[in-house]
Amino acid sequence: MAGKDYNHLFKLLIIGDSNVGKSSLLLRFADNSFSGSYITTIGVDFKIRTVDIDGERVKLQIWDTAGQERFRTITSTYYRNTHGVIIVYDVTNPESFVNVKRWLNEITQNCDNVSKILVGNKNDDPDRKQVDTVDAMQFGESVGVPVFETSAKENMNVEEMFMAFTHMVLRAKKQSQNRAERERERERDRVDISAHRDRDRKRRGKKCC
Ligand SMILES: Nc1nc2c(ncn2[C@@H]2O[C@H](COP(=O)(O)OP(=O)(O)OP(=O)(O)O)[C@@H](O)[C@H]2O)c(=O)[nH]1
Ligand SMILES: [Mg+2]
Repeated sequence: MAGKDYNHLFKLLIIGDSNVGKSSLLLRFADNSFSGSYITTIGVDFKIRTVDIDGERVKLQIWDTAGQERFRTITSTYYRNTHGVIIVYDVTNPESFVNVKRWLNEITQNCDNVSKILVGNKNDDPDRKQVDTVDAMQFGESVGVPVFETSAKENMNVEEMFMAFTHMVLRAKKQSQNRAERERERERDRVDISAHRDRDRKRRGKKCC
């Protein structure tokens, strides 16, 4: 069997209202293509792309979920073992931006610790834009989630968004590994100190009796 061809494997999930361009973002990032016709996603779908980050191979397994309400119960099971969630809204559709709060709640209900990014897609026609960049940024700051504006259609900021998010997920993994290592070191120190104390006590005990 062939060896592992990557250093890290991350599962990412794309969520958000129907028709905001989740599948189009994934198609653009994974296959560099775009289709103007709308085929709603049924259930879930996924694509793989491997990228290089600081000399390390990072394999991304990206799950694209259906935004339509009737698939909600199916998609909630796909949060399991997810490292990062991409929440997409449509900058030409304010309702999809308002609904971001609901999507964030759904993440909280399904994941303990996961990286998040907010993406305002269809940012390619200033005349149709209805969600202000400043409002989106302020909201992102208030919930501690970075915001990117993209256009899957015009291939604007899509690569940058996915790469920035992969960096975030990788950083989160390394931070949690470091925390675990520090915790193990502290535990070893505790064991060492108590063993030392026990030896001392025994030695002192022998002298007394
Ligand atoms: N102008 C513009 N249209 C886009 C963009 N991205 C997607 N679209 C169009 O928006 C429609 C919906 O795109 P999808 O990617 O299928 O949307 P979705 O979020 O996957 O929808 P569901 O699968 O139903 O949840 C399609 O007609 C796309 O061509 C974009 O960046 N700009
Ligand atoms: Mg879709």
